[in-house]
Amino acid sequence: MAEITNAVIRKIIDSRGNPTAEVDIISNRAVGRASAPSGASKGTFEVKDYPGGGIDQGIRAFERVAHMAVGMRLSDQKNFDAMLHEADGTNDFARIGGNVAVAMSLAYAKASALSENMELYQALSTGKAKSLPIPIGNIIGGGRHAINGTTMQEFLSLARAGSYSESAFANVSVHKNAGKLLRGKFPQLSLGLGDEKAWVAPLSDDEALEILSDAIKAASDETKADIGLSVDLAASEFCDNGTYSYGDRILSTDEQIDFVADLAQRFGIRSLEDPLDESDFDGFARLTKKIGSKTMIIGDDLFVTNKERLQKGIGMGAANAILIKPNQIGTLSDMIDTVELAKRSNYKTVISHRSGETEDSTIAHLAVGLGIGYIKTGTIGGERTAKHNELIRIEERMRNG
Ligand code: 2PG
Ligand code: MG
Repeated sequence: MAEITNAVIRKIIDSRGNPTAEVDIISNRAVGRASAPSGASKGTFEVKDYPGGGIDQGIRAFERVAHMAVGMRLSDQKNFDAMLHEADGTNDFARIGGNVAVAMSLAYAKASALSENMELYQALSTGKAKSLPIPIGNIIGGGRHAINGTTMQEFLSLARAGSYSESAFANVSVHKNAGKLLRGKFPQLSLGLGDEKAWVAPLSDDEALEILSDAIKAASDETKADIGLSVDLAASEFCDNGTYSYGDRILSTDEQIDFVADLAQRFGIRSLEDPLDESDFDGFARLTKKIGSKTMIIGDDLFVTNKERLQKGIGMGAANAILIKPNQIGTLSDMIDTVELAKRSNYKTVISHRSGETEDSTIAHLAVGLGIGYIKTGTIGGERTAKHNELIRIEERMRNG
C-alpha cells in the first residue's frame, strides 16, 4: 500500500490573474496534483476560502498539515479528509482555508487512483455504472462576472446530443451564434467576454433571453441537438432584505417568484439557478411548488454543497436540484456525502466550475465517477475547455472499453 512521502504547495495564476493554491501529493508510486478555483459571487454559507491573512496564511497553514499528511496511506479518502478537519479545528476551514483543504483532498484522491493504475473517474466508480454528464454552457453574462452586463449573472444553454462531445460542440454553436446576433445588434460596439468567457453587452435580462433563444434556434438547426435555456440569476447579489433590485424596478419576494415563474414559462427555461436569496428556503419552496414539475430549480448559494443545508431544503421542498462545487465545502468526502443525499432524495445534481478557474480538470472526473447528471463549466476559454476536453477523452476511453 502506497504512502505519502511528501506534500507540496505552490501559488499559481488563475483565469482572473489572481493567485490560487496548487497542491502535489507525492508517494513512491504516483503524484496527484490539484488546484483550487475561486468564486466572485460567493455564497455567505460557503467554507472560508482562505484564513484571514489570505492565501499566504493558507500556505503557512499548509506546511503544518503537510507534516501530518506525510506517512499516511493512500486510498483512504475518509481518513485523509478527517485529518484535514482535525488539523483545521473549525467548522468552516477558517484556519487552513477551504481552498487549501480542497486542493489537498483532490490531489490525495488523484494520487490514490494513480497509485492503483487508475484514472480518478475509474477509481470513484469501481463497481458502479458510469455515465457522462449533460453540459450547461455560459453564453451571455453579467452580474459579478462582468462590467456593465445583465443583472442576472448567467444565460446558458443546456445541450443533449448523441454523445458528450456533440453536446459540448452544440453549446459552442450557441455561443458562436449569440456572438453573430450581438454583432448584428450592436454594429458600432466592441463586444467583450466576461470572467467565464460568456458574451458581455449592454442588454437587459429580457433582451439577453431573446438573443439566447434565437442563438439556440440557430444552433439546434445546425447541430440537430436538443438545446434548452438555462439561467443562473445569482439573486443574492441583487437582493437586499427580501427585495430584488433590477435597476429600473424593485420587486418584493412574492413579485420575484411570479416574475421568474413567468419568465420560465415564456421562454421555456429548463433550469433556474439561485432565483431567490441564499437564505430564503421558504421562497425556494414556493417557487418549486409552482414550477418545479417542469423546471429544474437549482440551489447554489442556497445549499453551498453542504449536506445539512441540503437536508433542510429537502424537508421543505426547496429546489429540486443542487449545484456541487468542491471548494464550497472543502473536502471530497463531504462533497460525496452531499451528492449521495441529493441522489437518494431525487434531487438532480449539477457539478460546477467557479468564475475564477485553472486548467485543472478534476471536476470532469468527479462528474463521471460519481454519476453526476450535469456539468456547468462555461463554453469556451482554456480553463473551461480543459474540463470539456477531458470529458471528451473520458468518453473515448469508455467507448473503447
Ligand atoms: C455560480 C458560479 C459559477 P462564482 O454562481 O454558479 O458560475 O459563480 O464562481 O463566481 O460563484
Ligand atoms: Mg450560481
